[in-house]
Amino acid sequence: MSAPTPAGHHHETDYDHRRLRQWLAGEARADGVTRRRLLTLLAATAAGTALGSSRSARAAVAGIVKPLPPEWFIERGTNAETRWEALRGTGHHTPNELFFVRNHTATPVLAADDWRLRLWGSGLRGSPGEDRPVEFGYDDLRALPAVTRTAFVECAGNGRSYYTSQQGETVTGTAWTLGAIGVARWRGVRLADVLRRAGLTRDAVDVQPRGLDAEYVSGGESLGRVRRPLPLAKALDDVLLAYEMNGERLPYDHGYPVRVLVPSWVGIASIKWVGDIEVSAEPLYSPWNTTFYRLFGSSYPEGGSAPLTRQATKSAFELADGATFTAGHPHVLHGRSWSGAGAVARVDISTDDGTSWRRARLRDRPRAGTWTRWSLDWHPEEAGATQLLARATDTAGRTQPDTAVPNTQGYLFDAVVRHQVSVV
Ligand SMILES: Nc1nc2c(c(=O)[nH]1)N[C@H]1C(S)=C(S)[C@@H](COP(=O)(O)O)O[C@H]1N2
Ligand SMILES: [Mo]
Repeated sequence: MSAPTPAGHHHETDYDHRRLRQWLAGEARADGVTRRRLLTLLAATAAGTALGSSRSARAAVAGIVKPLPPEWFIERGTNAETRWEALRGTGHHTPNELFFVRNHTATPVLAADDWRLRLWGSGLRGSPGEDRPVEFGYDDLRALPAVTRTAFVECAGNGRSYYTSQQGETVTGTAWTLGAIGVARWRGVRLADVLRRAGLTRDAVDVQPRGLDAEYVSGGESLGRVRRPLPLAKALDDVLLAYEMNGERLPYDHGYPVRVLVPSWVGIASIKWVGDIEVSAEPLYSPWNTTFYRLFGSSYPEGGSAPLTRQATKSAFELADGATFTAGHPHVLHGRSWSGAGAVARVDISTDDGTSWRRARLRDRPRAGTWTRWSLDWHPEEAGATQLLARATDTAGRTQPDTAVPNTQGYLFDAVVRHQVSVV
């Protein structure tokens, strides 16, 4: 794969860490700058440094620390989408450097030494208030039994732009194509272990992790820091507090020092830079399970659907939009399919706009919570434009439809995507 080497910027960020620690310890003057503002500034500094030393990266997305070379990423506001053609040859797990970033505001560059996880709320024994939390430091978490799990993180809005380009619907939100997904090997501790140690009561029903990134301002109003409740049943099942990604320390943009990882669910559940978790005996609400991340529109109840949980079924080719193929030559098409409802064990491919279909050869043992890679031989005979289609079926029996039921915020696009290519 011809792509630039990610720039090394560790010493600069170490320096920023020292400054941050000094400031927090009162050794440096704050000059009227709030801690939150400082974290934002530090993130911006780190981004500037990293990009300055990267060969081919150009403009930065403000607030993303890692380099975003245009061969790998499409920049979308505060976010960066992975290009599918950059995943060709990368193996089952998405390299950290290529993993998409979805930030409501900006990556805060935090230090593990200063970091504490605070658990509080009416679902904990003795009902600790927010001012008297049960606390865990980074080393406390690392001392607990570690587990490793392969799982995707995918934005609920992944594929949103196809509501418009394929179905003519107007939807709000980031116009992702299919690159708002990545798969990693996450290592960390079970949230269940931490909750039990914190003293979970029998009446606890919801847990709400909250990020340490800046408050999210929408329409001039602050919605507070990014947070979304999870039902206790999911929290105790397979949720991790992850501190490693693909064998490396969690990168800043993906939640360093610790993020929540909620397998198979919409990406918003996997709170990055987690600082506290409210454990409640009452159901919890935040803008991220009421106003956002529910389905609204004529096919849904007046007040919207239930809060989104599992991801839809999707497929993508490891190809650029408009890729070209030579006629009269053999080609191998590669792609990946995934679902939040189970493993993908069958993928059908059409190379003629959906007229005829052939079954793809699976390249992974199908597993829930991650994608299945696949391939298909293709020998195009005639020159001209055509569309490649991939249709996945998961082990829950869901097959990608031709049309997705629209919702105003464009979540969970599950229809077969028509990938334009040309044969020359
Ligand atoms: N604290 C915090 N957590 C967050 C977000 C955020 O902006 N702040 N974005 C969420 C959304 S919408 C998605 S899709 C995933 C993206 O994870 P990634 O940036 O590691 O790919 O993180 C989620 N967790
Ligand atoms: Mo998202």
